[in-house]
This record gives sequence, C-alpha cells and structure tokens, in this order.
Amino acid sequence: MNKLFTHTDLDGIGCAVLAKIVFGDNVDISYCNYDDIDKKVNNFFNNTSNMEYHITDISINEELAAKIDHAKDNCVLLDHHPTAFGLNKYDWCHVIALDVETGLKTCGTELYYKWLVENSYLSRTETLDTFVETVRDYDTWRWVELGEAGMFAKQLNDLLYIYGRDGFIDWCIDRINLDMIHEFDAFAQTLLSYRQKDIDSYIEEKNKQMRVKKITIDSALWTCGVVFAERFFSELGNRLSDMHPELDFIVMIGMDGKISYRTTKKHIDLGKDVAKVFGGGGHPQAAGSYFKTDLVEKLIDDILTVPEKEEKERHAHQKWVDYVKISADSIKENAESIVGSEKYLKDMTVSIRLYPDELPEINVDRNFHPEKLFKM
Ligand SMILES: [Mn+2]
Repeated sequence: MNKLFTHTDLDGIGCAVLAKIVFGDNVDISYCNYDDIDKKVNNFFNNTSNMEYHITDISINEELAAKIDHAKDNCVLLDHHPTAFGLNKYDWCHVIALDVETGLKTCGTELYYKWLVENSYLSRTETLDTFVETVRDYDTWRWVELGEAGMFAKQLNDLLYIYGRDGFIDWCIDRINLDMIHEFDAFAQTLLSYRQKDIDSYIEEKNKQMRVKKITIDSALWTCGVVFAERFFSELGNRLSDMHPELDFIVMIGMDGKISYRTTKKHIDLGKDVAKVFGGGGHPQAAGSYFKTDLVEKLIDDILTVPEKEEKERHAHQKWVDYVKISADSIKENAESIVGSEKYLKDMTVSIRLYPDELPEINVDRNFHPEKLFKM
C-alpha cells in the first residue's frame, strides 16, 4: 500500500489523480488542509514504519519535518508554496515555486508529475502533459491572463465542485484514458452551463448588495466594495472588480470569520498593503484575513435587539391600547343595563376615563324627551 497526503484543492486533487493512475487501488489518500496536515502526518509517522509516503501541494511544519528527517523515514515532500522554502534543507523536501523549463510558476501536480516520471513510476504522455498544464494554469492563476484560452482550466475547477472529489477523480482518469482530457463531454458541459448560470445570478445579486467604503491604510486612501458572501469567492471578487473600475478592490465578508480580498488592478498588492494590516496575507490580487467570530454574534445581537427607547414607547402605547380594549369589552358586556328600558331616551353619552394602572371610570349621561314624559 502507498500513502499520499495532499491538499484539498484542484491542485492537490490533481496529485491524487496521478497517484491513482500510478498505484491504482493500491494507494491510500488523505486530503489535508493547513489546520490538520501536521496532525495527520504525525499520526501516520508514529504508527507506520518503513512505508514510502508522499506529501504533495502542502507542507508540514519545521518540527515535524525535523522528526521525520531524524528517523530517516521514507518520505517525499513536493510543494510550491514559498512559505515552505525552509524545508529545502532536507534532501527529501522539494519546495519549488518556479519551473526552470517553462519559466512559469509551477504547482503541486506539476512537481509530482515530474517526480513520478523521473523516478520511473510514470511515462510522460501528451494527455498527461495537458492535464498537468491545465491544473497548473488554474492553480497559478495563469488562466486569468490567458483570457478565453484560460476558461477550460477555470471550468475544470468548477467541475470538481459539481462532481465532488471522488466523482471528479474518476472523471479525470476516464478522460485521460480516452485521451480526451482537453475537452468536456456533453454531460459535463450541461452541468457546467447550469453552474455558470447559478454563478452569474449570484454575482448579479451581490452586485446590488455591495456597499462602497473608503479606508485609509498607512496614509493611502483606498475605495473598496464590500459584500457579505458565502460562495464563489474568487469569481465573485474578480467579476465585481472588473465591473467596477472605480473601486481599488473588493472585500468579501464570510460569516465563518474569513475576509477575502480580490482585485484585478495591478497597482495594488492586496497581500502586503491590505490583508497583512488586518493580520492576514496572500497574493497581490487575492488575499485574506480573519476576524473573531464573536463579532458575528455581536452583529446579530445588534441587528436583533429592539432599541431600549422604542421598546419603552411600544410598551406605553400598548398599555393604553389594552385599556381601551378592556373598557370597550366592559361596555359591550353591560350594554343592556347601560341603555336600560327607558322609552323616552333622547340621547346618551358614554364616556370612559382611563387612568394608568387603575380601573377605567365609565360614565353614562342620558337625556330624555320631557314632552313625551308629560303626555304619559
Ligand atoms: Mn497548489
């Protein structure tokens, strides 16, 4: 059995596709994020001995790497995130951000592909090249620069979210085996067009909800568009940025505590100039930071709390409404006796005097036709 630890995004899953092509069912794959990779690898390290395992498109921390190195374990780590460059001091770690052959930014899937080929696990084919390049173009954002030609890479990522991880891996392997990975089958196309419609209407809706805010950071004044959002962050941010050339960048607030920043402008480095100031980080055109989720609680409280003054007024008003209702009910109940049996009643005035916190005072004034009285 072989073991692969890989990232959860398209690039990480591209590595899983390659592992399945090479090892078939004989590979156990763990999909990891930055918050659980160290725990999962450490667990495996403590409980398994002498098995070769690969870590792709994600890195482990320095401490764990030192432990693995000390044990002379059979581990290979392939990552392209510059934050992990420090791991290159270990000969089993290969953290490379730029491909010397193409001069382009590389990705986990491309690094793993080359490693598998160099170590004779896999033979290079045109179809696999296409698959790897597509994943790379998506992961390194080259697809945005490619314009129309980059759309395929973007849609491949969409397909991952439509089919889910396992369905998507099966689909990729099928298409690679058919030498058809460069295009979508009719069914995938239909699903993609539905998803695109969904994305388009979501963006339209968010565009209406967006609020413009000016913020000063280190004496630089930025104009940004702010929206609450829960999905399609990258596409939403990029499209809103394109739709609003007057805005420097777009801020998307997720209720999970994450704020995402996006721009299609070149004059701003969101990672450095914005996200970092709020305790986050990222790339020049896509960055993020976090806020404490208790702010969400506070926001909900603020929204759903009736202001004290209005509350009192509402109570005072309601009290008088209740008095009138009680008085009216009492008049209705006693109507028979109030009107009485007088034959000569000319008119009648019923007055109610209300006092706070006391029973209402009901007065009845009656006038009679005296002439009729005399005729009697
Ligand atoms: Mn990646």
